[in-house]
Amino acid sequence: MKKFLLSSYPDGLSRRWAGSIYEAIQELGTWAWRVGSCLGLLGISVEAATIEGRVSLPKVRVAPVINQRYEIIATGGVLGTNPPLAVVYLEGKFAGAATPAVVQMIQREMAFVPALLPVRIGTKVEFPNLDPGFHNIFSFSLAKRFDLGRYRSDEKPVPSQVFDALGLVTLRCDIHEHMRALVLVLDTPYFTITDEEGSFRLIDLPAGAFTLKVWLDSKTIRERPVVLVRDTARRMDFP
Ligand SMILES: [Cu+2]
Repeated sequence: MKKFLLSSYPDGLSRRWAGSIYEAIQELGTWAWRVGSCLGLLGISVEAATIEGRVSLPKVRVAPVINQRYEIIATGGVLGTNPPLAVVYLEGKFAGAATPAVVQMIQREMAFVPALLPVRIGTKVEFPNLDPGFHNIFSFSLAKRFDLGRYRSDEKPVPSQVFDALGLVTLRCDIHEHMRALVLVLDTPYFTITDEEGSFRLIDLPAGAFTLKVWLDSKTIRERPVVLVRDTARRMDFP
């Protein structure tokens, strides 16, 4: 949650923001990002903690498929994305945990989109089929075993699963052997996927002592301890 004390700002600024609280918060966020260190001195509460950084990703393993943003590939039994991406997440004890949202992983042009889906434990994932023919999603993974059977785009309600155990779930299609996806079930509401350069930004984080983890592939998780202080942004790189 973003918070601010309007009265704490210099006169000119508070007058400018008086018309629209929403715009003020937006503007404040941008401004705070640039001069975050000054805010502590002014005693202004702007936003919860932020971590941004960069993960050094492995090199692209094979030429990317043109009509997909990325896909899941297996290299020597290790599953990861191609081009490589990482999931960055904060682990620890979080008070007042919100109910997980319903999210979707679609099937389009014979591929899962997104191919890598991090979710919080307890999240319901729907699997709509947007292709003209049948798909048949299944998983043999310990964290979630299921078989949705064959269905087309008109299937109602949209077939879904609740991911209620931690770990990595590999999804396949019984009809199209090349189709593969990963659901990474995490014990945290704070996670994101890097871009292809490895850059990430986690926002609205609580204050406290936590572990920042980076999932690189099915065999590689890196981690660093972190103490977050309210209203501060910090940088954490994984070179
Ligand atoms: Cu299929």
